[in-house]
Amino acid sequence: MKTTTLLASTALAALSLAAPLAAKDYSGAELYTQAPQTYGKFEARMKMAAGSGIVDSMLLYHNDSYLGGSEPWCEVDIEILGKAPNRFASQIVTGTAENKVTSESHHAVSPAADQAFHTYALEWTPDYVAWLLDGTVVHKIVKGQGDNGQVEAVAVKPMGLRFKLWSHEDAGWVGAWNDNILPVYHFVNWVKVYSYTPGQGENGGDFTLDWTDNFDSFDSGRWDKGDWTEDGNRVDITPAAIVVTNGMAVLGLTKKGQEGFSGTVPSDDVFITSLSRTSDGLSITLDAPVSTLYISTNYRTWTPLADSLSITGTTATFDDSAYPHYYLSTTPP
Ligand SMILES: [Ca+2]
Repeated sequence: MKTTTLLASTALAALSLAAPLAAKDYSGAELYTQAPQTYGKFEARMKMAAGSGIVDSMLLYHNDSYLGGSEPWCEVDIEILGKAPNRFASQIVTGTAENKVTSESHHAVSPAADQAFHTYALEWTPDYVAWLLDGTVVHKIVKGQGDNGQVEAVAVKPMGLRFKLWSHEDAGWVGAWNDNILPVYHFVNWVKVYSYTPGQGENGGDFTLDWTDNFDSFDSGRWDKGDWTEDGNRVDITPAAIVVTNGMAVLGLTKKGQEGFSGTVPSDDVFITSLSRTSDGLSITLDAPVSTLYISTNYRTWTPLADSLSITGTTATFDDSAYPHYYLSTTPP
């Protein structure tokens, strides 16, 4: 979120009573957890929305950041700026509402974020914040290593997990607006949230899974749907813009009055269509591009393949000589 000014301060509330806000022409969506936490890992399998003028994001956010004054701003972002869906922006935002400190940088997403499902994750610890794409760390900001004090500053408040689809009025940041691209949708297949448990996680890792939501139904004990309006945002954030259907949470950005989703959710299944043995190892053909494959020797713990795998489009070669037996998956269970 580049600018989030909620109409909740006394002064603005009075102003809005004196001159009621005209409803905006568009509806957008914000899905957020009710219970903030301090540190952890936040993982989601998503096909994002894109298009010039659109911002689609997964973020951690301190709920009172917008209040300003002495209230700290705490936020960690994964943002698809719709004019460039072949990359995502990573960012920590600290400071206050009136005086934000930012750290935007950009990372390739292939296939583009609106063309395929990817697994996005944030790791938040006292020592670093990391951004992961399909199981690989693509960016890490480490405390005391040129982080501008942000790793410490962002941890002064617990944060909740949010997904937000909206449109910013700053064309220089997100691209020019043209509502011919509507409707657009952001699909979330599943979310996993872990607590930070240094050295106590699975295989000695630092995170322990607390919960998974597969969106087989809407869990109103866990999630809330945003219902507000903001300066600089072309849409009203509207509960009706979020639908849970066919195993996915669907966030929509639509013209006003066209909220909801009645289409067919995209498939998140990528199938291996053929295998053959070559001198380089196993040659694999897929029915859609993926950015990695996952391997397991026990069907419970899955690890992204890195050095032993090369993928070009829908063809992959896996040097499996180190594995007597194994399972492969495009999307681990
Ligand atoms: Ca699901």
